[in-house]
Amino acid sequence: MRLTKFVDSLPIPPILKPSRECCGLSYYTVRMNEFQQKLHRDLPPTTLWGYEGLYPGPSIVTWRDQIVRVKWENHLPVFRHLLPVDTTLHSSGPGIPQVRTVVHLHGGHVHTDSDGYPEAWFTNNYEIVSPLFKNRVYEYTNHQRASTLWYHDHAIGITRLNVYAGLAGFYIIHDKEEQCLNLPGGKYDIPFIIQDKTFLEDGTLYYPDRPANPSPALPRPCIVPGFFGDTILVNGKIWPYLEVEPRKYRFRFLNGSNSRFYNIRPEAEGKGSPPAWLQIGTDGGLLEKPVELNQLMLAPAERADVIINFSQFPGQKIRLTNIQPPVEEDTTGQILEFRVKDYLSEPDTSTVPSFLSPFYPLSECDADLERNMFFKISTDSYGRPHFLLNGTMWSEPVTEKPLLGSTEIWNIINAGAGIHPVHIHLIQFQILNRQPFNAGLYNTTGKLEFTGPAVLPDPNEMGWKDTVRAAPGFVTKIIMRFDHYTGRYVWHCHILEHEDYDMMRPIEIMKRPCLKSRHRYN
Ligand SMILES: [Cu+2]
Repeated sequence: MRLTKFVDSLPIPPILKPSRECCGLSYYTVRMNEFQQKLHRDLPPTTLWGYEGLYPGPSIVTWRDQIVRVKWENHLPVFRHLLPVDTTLHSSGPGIPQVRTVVHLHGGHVHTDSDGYPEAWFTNNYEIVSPLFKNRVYEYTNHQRASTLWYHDHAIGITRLNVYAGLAGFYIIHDKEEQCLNLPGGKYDIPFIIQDKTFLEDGTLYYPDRPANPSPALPRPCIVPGFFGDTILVNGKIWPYLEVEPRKYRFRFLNGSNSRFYNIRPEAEGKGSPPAWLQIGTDGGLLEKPVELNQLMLAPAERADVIINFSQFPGQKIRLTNIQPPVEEDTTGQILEFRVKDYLSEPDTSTVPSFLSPFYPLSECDADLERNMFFKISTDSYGRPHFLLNGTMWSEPVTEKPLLGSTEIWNIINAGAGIHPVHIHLIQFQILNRQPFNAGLYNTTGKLEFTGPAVLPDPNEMGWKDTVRAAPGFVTKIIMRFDHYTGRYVWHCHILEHEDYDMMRPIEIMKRPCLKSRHRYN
């Protein structure tokens, strides 16, 4: 359906107040529930799921090293999911409750029991908890750099549905280093969660219960290999506008979509040149230096902290547009409209220093272990595409067991046709390079033959990342260190329709053998 663009102002998710604060510890209770919310002036209210009655959820804003404890409560309908559940997927069959939730803090460096393991789900009022459920209260120690993280649902087999229904919100960490830079802050620091959805005329949220042109053999509901909505929302409003002053702003972009990638750029009204924009941060915090952007590519779950300076554009309109296929110029090609006022409410004293934060690259020589990780496209018994990591299903035993304190290189081999955004829990990594290889030869013989030199990551990827685009025909080489926590975590494709259908694997960080036992003499 066609909705008029830029008629609603951009909402900014409210900052959640802790229910208790004491001695550097903040305690929150966050309830998941079903509610109705107006997403556009001309659309009847939409039934959604969210945190604290809001889509997107309220932002949790905290400081480095401040301890945050959150009791995540499920008050969602007990028996009926808002969207079609495919019960043929892993861990979704008979006896498994349709409505189950578990919250993951994406980008958080957290204890295994607070990471939101997909099989640590719980239902309304904890009536049913999975065998791997551990605790009602999650602890986030925030021993990490200032960064734009997000919390979202991660329940096994239905993450795509729970996130699409609205279960996502920002989690922002500040620190002194960032504060000393005098970047645009306060009301000039605004997060954008960009998502695509489809609606029926009556405002109902639509999600397909089968792929287009389904074969009669398919189950119903049946997972789709990817989802692309026809409507773009920012912070829960369809094609909103934002009034800005002619000054610098910091925008924290998050692609919170299920499958859609965005290639974003600002466009000035008429034929004028758009404002300059600089990227200052990645998934894991500040870059070493600002990077001038022409356009900004964001895969699902990637974040970019960006400065846009409107000082030369008083009285003008600037559009944020998207050119990443599949796209229609007039709908999914449009994201948001800035309306620049012609006056300042106060002088702009913010700065964007040419040096932001030191970045110490990890070297290949630091690695204790190098692993080849590959994507495999298989077909399931219904004839559906089935994307696998290392040819293994989710339910198979753990094969990757990094040692605590070790540094690993992962070569992510993509011999398929599409880009997959790979996310690893617990750690932030660095991208070393991407190198083209002969995918045909690899698919037939398993032999890895490079066809060109390794290419360095883009300048705006030369920081800490937790999600990386693994392009087809390339080996994407990343390096990471496993510190502080042992136990079970996951890595997966962040296209949620892939993640939900086996493109996810456990990893287990192992303790090193005890020094005493290593040196024991008989
Ligand atoms: Cu994927």
